[in-house]
Amino acid sequence: MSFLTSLFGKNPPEPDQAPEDPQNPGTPVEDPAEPEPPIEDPQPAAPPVEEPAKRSSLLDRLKQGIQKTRAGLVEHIEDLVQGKKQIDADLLEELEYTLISADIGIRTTTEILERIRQRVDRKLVSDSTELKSLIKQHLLEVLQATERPAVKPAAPPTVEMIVGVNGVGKTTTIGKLAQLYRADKKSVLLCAADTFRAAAIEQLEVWGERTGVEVIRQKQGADPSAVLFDALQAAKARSVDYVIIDTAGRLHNKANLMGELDKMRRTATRVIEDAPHEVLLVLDATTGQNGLEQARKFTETSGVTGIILTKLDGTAKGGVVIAIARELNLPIRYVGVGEQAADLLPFDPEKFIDSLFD
Ligand SMILES: Nc1nc2c(ncn2[C@@H]2O[C@H](COP(=O)(O)OP(=O)(O)OP(=O)(O)O)[C@@H](O)[C@H]2O)c(=O)[nH]1
Ligand SMILES: [Mg+2]
Repeated sequence: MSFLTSLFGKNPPEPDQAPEDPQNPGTPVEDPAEPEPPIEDPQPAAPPVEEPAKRSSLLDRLKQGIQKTRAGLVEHIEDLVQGKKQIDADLLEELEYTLISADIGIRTTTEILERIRQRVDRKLVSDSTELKSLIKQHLLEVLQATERPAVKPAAPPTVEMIVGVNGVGKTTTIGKLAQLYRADKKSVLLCAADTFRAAAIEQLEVWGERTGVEVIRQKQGADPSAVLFDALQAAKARSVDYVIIDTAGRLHNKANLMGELDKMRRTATRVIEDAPHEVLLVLDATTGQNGLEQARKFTETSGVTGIILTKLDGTAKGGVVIAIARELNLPIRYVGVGEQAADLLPFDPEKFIDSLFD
């Protein structure tokens, strides 16, 4: 996928206010088979405005974005092993502490330590360079084990639903995704199915304008499934390549709200048999291990097919990417490394681990 530089130097829209918990969306849920009046035929999306590449390369962006994690994890490991002649119990203990502090997760940390001990015993590893590459190799294997090819629809559009708790970066990520797809010369339609939070629709529309992509909307309080129905019909009629659906932030333990997501998925299937093709769960990397419990609930109930990890730029605990992939057995699809349109990177285990270690 080609990497487009930032279209505009502007900042992305501020979330207008602190996110609310949409526990009781006021409007009664209607059958989406009876959609609201048909929406007007949208204009074809404007071509993306390409500016001279001022921003750094994809790899540089990644390196910059995970700088804090690199400092917290890899530089720490380097400090630990530097000048050490032998790998002893003290060193292993400190190593364990470092791995756990970077939020890699107990399971993976234990495995790594076990692997090192065995190799030390069998004299297969003796110095710090080998130790570092052993850790690197293990982390890469964990990420590679969850890799899966992107889902291909029987016919366009590819329908992607974006879900997650409040404020994790769903809407911003949708703007960034639209930008990526447009840069790849794909046509995109956004669906404003967060009809709950005040100004959520307008926030998505700002991203629509910014990326030259149409937004299908109804009024605030409308049934999200009805907006979804409209969007998919429009997308199908126009053979759009991608439909990206914004959903309201919701708590994973609110059964009625999780039920709403289920209804949206069923609605999608009614319009396009194999849709939604992806249900992408957005997780905020700064919440570290705490995000895992919500993620588990979402994956159990909402058919999540992949993870987008946002705000990696703001944490030294980016090792959580390993714990998430491992515990949920789901591929990480993208990582967010900033607030700008170009700050979403397709996730590649090898590039990620290389950027962290080299
Ligand atoms: N630093 C950084 N900030 C991000 C990133 N992704 C999103 N944000 C910021 O996170 C905040 C919340 O983003 P939104 O996109 O509104 O989050 P949301 O999940 O749609 O929120 P609700 O719709 O209220 O549930 C905004 O200030 C974004 O700019 C990222 O990768 N890095
Ligand atoms: Mg939102």
